[in-house]
This record gives sequence, structure tokens and C-alpha cells, in this order.
Amino acid sequence: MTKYSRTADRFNSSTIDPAAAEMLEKANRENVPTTWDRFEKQKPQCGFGDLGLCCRNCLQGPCRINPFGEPKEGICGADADLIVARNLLRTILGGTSSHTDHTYSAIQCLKSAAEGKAPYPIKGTDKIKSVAAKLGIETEGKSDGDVALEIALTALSDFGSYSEEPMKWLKVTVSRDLFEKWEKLGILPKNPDREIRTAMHQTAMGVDGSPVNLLLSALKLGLVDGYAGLQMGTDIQDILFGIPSPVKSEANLGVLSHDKVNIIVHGHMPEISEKIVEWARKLENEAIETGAAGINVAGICCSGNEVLMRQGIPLAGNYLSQELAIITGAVDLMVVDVQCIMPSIMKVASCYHTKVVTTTPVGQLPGAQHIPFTPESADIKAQEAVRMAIAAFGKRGPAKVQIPVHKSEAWGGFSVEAITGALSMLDAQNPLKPLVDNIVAGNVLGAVGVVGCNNVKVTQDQSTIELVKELLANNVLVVATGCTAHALAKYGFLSPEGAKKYAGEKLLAVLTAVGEAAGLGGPLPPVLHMGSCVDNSRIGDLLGALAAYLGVAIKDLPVAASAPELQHEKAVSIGTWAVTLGVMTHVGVVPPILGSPLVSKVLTNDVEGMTGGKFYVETDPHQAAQGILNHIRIKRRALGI
Ligand code: SF4
Ligand code: MSK
Repeated sequence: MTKYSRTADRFNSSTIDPAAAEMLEKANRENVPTTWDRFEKQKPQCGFGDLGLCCRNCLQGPCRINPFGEPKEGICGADADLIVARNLLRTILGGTSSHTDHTYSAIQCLKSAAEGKAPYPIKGTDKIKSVAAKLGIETEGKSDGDVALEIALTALSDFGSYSEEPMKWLKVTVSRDLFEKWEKLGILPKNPDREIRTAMHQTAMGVDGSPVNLLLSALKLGLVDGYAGLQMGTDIQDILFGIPSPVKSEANLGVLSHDKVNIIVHGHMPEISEKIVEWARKLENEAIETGAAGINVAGICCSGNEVLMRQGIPLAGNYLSQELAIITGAVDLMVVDVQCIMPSIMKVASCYHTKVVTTTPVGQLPGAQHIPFTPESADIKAQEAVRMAIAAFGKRGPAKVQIPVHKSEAWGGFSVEAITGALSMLDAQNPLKPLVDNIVAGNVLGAVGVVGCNNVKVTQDQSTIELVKELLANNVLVVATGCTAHALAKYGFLSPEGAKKYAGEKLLAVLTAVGEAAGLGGPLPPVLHMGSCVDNSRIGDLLGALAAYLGVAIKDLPVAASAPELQHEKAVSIGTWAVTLGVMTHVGVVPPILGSPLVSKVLTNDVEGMTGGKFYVETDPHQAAQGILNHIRIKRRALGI
């Protein structure tokens, strides 16, 4: 009897990914606990927490509200609506802080690189031009480095602003109509750090007693996330590392190598993962000298997305596969930075020869080797980490190695610039025209951004795959980011072959016309991988461009967003930003708001009258697909198409 015994049914209800199921069986044999085991031990999960009805905001608590009787108020008198609204705002604050702190690091890296202090060549020349143009920075007669430095200082000035003016980065990015709408609602953010501080204060014991006022702050924090986290983050990272363009790679645990040193990059910060990729290539000979066939870097979570998008590095797995990668026994080193890294990886790594390196001051793990990266020291630190991997390769226990064979072709790199570049092969003057013409003609029914995570409460990848299959069969174009993109990659949705398999007839014809014109020799993949979590801003840019082309508001477009398997606070803050943009946003995991009828009604209904967007909660992916298709059809009718 093994300590963590599971039945075959359990593996099947945990994941639809055959590689993941194989590793769960191996974990079971080897008595290695995984997140699914810990989930079982958490059951039943707390009903008060599930409904958002538990408050710990002061030391008189915790207070709980009974939705079916007494007590109806906490010790201070806070009721269900207030407690749920406060908790939701704190969740969004967690997500927004994560994104803005990530972006702040990227800005510091760009600044240091532009000053010649950090060893990062600034690769995104075209992005320097476009970002400088929107910020009103003169480029004539200046070097790229000088302009990049001005851009970095402008970004920092938003974080350092003490004026009452709204965030500059937001103001220069969005359309006039959106800006004015948010101005009227009183939700335009100023300095992002100040907004986070103020909203945290607002949720403290005995400050804001108005659930509606708290929800307005939630919308404001959604904008902080959107423009000081996602948009600024993507703009800065594209300047540093280049604008992604279509690139072919592979996905799933089968990308790990039997005879090469395997390094996994995991987390979110490309300034770390890019350096690991660079030095893995440069030190390949050292690995060969020690008997390996070379060095293989693969990615997990959004670090994986970042280096796929720009370097074609394969994806090893999404959030729920992070432990499973180590359980292959073939990962020599996992380099982690921030966000979505389960602390459990240390326990799992201790069962194998795998070394773990942490790299940031805020993301440390007891038992890991801490190699603190700074922009200035990145080359030295990356070499140190890669050499650790080479040394660990020799310690692999062959008896413990089992690499699943499963992997699929996966294309990444679909930035807005790459998409419009492909469309410009059909109409150089007016690249969006072919897409819009096909939407008007009904060949493309609409578009949906399917984004977000895995969540152990949902069978891994299942909701995502079921939902996307139905959307594609109904000729809806799908774009993806984050761990959802990993999920779709594993089952062939990011490959041209996937278009033939999954796209409706009309959509396939459009994908084929664009793909052939762009020189791919076949259709575009039916799902376009637009990048990491911060790269959701690319979807916002695309929506903004489509709305401007059509002369309508984003809320009027036949589009939607969906996060079928969200888990992280960041997914909630991204979703809130999408709702402020005017996008109907489906979530496939029930957020902890049902304890408040008021909050539930505002988010799923009333907010539509304010921003044009709303949340749509549906756990069944088939129902969700129908709900999204109905929404798209309603929007089409309203446009008269
Ligand atoms: Fe209880 Fe109010 Fe304190 Fe929350 S803030 S723990 S509801 S007394
Ligand atoms: S990594 S936030 S599990 S998408 Fe961006 Fe994946 Fe969600 Fe983390």
C-alpha cells in the first residue's frame, strides 16, 4: 500500500492530459504527494470562505456571516455585502500588486540597460518608436538607448507621481471615449502605488462601509492592473526583448530530453528567463564536455510563454504540471522567479536530483539555492545557475527517469504587430480590413480571448478544451494567453493542423487565406498564442484597434473574454480590467462573491450599464460556450451584421 494511493479514476478526474496522468501514476508509485493529494485533504473546503463571508480584517475576528440565519453581521456591524466587497477588493489588490511589481522590475531593467549598466541589448527598435510616439517623446536625432531611457523614466514617473493627474500610460493608450467614460465614473487611477495603498486603506476595519463604493474602487484597481501592470509591462518587455513574431515549437512534458541537461524556467519575469536561455546556449559545450548531448530549456507557466513567444523555447507544462515536470526525474534545474510557483516543488524536488534556484528577493524557498539576480549581475548569475544544472545532470538517477512521450506542435509569437503583419499581406494599406470584412460577412462570427490558469478544482485543461472546441466549431476566432495557451498547445490548437481539426468551415477558409498569404504554406493556427498574463494587454490593443477601425466602442464588438480555469488573484484583476473595457468576461470557477446578492448582481448585471462589460459565471464549459455565442450574436445584431 502506498501512502498516497489513488485509483485510476482519480487520475482521470484530475487531468485530461495523458502526460500528466502518467506522471500522477509515477508519483503514486514513488509516494510523492502532489497538489491533488493536498486538495483531497482540504475537503470539505470552508463554506464561509467559498461564499466570501469570512472577515479577518481586525483582531476581533475572524467573523463569519451565516447566509441562512444568524449572525448577519460581524462584531463591528459589517454585513455580508460589505465583507464580500472588501474581500473582493483585497483579491484584486493582490493581483494588481503582482502585476505592477513585475512591471516595475522590468522598467528598472530597461533603465539600467539603457544606461549601459546592465547586459541586455535593447532589441525592440520598432516598439521603441511606437511607444515613444504614443508618449509624445521626440526620437529625431536620438539613439535608441536614449529614447528607451526616456521611456523608462516616463514609466517610473507614473509610479512616482504626486499630482492629481491620471496615469500617463493609461491616458496615451486608450481611446478618448473610454477615458471619458472612466473619468465620469470617477475611476481614473493616478499613481498606481498610491491607488493600491488607498484601496488597501479603504478595506481596513472601520473605513469604507459602502459596498458599492468598494466595487467602484475594484474597477479602478482593474485599470491600475491593465495599464501599470499589463500594458506597461508588455510595452517595456517588448522594448527590451523584441516584439514577438510567429515561431514554431512544441508543448507538453515530452519536450524534456533524455540525453540533454534539462532546465525549466518557471514564473513570470523574462529578464531572468531570457538570460537563462542565452547562457544555456552559450554554455552548451560545457554540458557536452560532461557527457550530456547539450542543454534543453523548457518553460512552465508564463516564463514559458515569454521565452516561447520570443525564442521558440518549448512549453513543458502549465500551472498544474509544475510538480509533474520534476516527477519525470529528468529536470536537472528549475529556475523560478515570482508568481504561481507552488512552495511544494521543494518537497517534490527533494525526492529526485532536481535543484531549484530562486532569483528574486521576494520569491525565496527554503532549501532552494538562492541566486539573487539584478539587471546588472544577470550574466554572472545566469552562468552560475546554468552550471548548477550541468553539475546536476551527472546526478540523475536513471531508474527514476520517465519522460512521457506526449508533445504537440505549438506556434507562439502572435503579437498584435505579427497579426497585423500577416493581415497586411492581404491588404497592405488597411491590414484590419480583411479581418473586419470577414467578421461582417459572418465568416468569422466573433472573437474570444481565452486566458488564465489551471485550478485544481477543475479537471486539468478540460473546461478550456471543451469551451474552445465549441467556439471554434462555431467559427469564432480564439486568442489565448497564460496557462490556457499551454493547455491549448498540448492538444494541437496552436498548430496549423489544429485549424483543420477544430475550426468551422468558414473560419478555416479565413485562416487558410491569411496563413497562405503570410507564407506559412497552410492555415494559421485556430488559436493564436498572444503571450503571458501581462500580454493580455495585446488583446486590449487589438480590441482597441478593431473598435477604432469600425468607429464603435469596444463594448459593441462581437467579442468576449473567458477564464475557464482561473486560480490566481491576478486572473481576477485581469478580468476586472476586461470588464472596465466593456468586455463580457466569463469565469469558469465561481469566485467567492455569492455570499452577497448585492455584489453578485452588480458584477454580473448592473456594471454593464456603467462600463458595457460584465462578469458571466458558468462552470459548465458547454453552457458557457452557448452563453458566449449568444452574447456574440446579440452584439452582431446590434451592429446590423
Ligand atoms: Fe469582524 Fe468587523 Fe473585524 Fe471584520 S472588521 S473581523 S467583521 S469586527
Ligand atoms: S502563470 S496566473 S497560473 S495563467 Fe501567468 Fe498561469 Fe494563471 Fe499563473
